[in-house]
Amino acid sequence: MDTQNYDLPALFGDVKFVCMGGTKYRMREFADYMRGILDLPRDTKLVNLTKHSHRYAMYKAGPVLSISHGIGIPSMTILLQEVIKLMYYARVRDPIFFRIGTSGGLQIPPGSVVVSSWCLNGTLEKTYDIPVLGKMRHIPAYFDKRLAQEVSSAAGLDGFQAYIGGTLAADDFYRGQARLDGPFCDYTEEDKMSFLKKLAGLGVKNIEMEATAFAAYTREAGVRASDVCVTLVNRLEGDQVTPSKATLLEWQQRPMLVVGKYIKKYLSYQNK
Ligand code: R2B
Ligand code: URA
Repeated sequence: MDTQNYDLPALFGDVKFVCMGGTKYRMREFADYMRGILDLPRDTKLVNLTKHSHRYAMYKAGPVLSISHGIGIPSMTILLQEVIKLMYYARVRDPIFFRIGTSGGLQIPPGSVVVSSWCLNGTLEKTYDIPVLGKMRHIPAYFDKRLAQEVSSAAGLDGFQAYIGGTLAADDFYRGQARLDGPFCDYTEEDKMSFLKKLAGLGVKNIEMEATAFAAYTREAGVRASDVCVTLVNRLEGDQVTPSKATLLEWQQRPMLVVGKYIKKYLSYQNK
């Protein structure tokens, strides 16, 4: 998309919420779910607005843009920066960004939802670190506290707990997340447990792979944002994600439920 061939304010000017998540399938489901709860027509097929890119998928459901970002910080930040530009060219004022995802939990029951308040990188600093022009930048990785509170209080009575806490963003699924079920196991079970317990003691509630950069870049852009992830495993009890496919699919809907409720509530206050 560009500003020459596309009327971006006409196409995207009514967007208020940008929701991102790992997979194309999940973000299509989220767009359809939002059409349902916002009472928008559901008879037309949801169109992938970026289908020619073959990398990400983007769907629009009224004021909600639902976009997949792939796995890990580099994949997510390419998309995030392009959407920040898109919102600027579409003249959207004060959009709210969400990431809905999955994670490994620390000391909370699998299936819980974590709304991130702050993030740690792999060396336990509260920054997203990126080399720019040969020098390391350390960008603060905090989320908007009030938004995190409001989003977590939108959850409730749905059969799972929502927590607010710290999130470790790892650059790897295996060693980077202190697993011992990958191909490289060069530390002991005790090393692993002492690291995971240290994280839990610091207030880290979950481990995923994008939070620091998502917090840092939205904050730098002056955009309110929230990272809402379901936990698939309690990492103090194991490394492997063992629940059935059906359970995992049901759990993955939980962040959608929480964010959906927040959005519905936000819009209902706005229309009063
Ligand atoms: C959670 O799950 C993915 C890795 O499986 C990654 O995108 C993340 O943050
Ligand atoms: N995603 C992660 O990054 N880690 C987990 O343990 C589960 C999902």
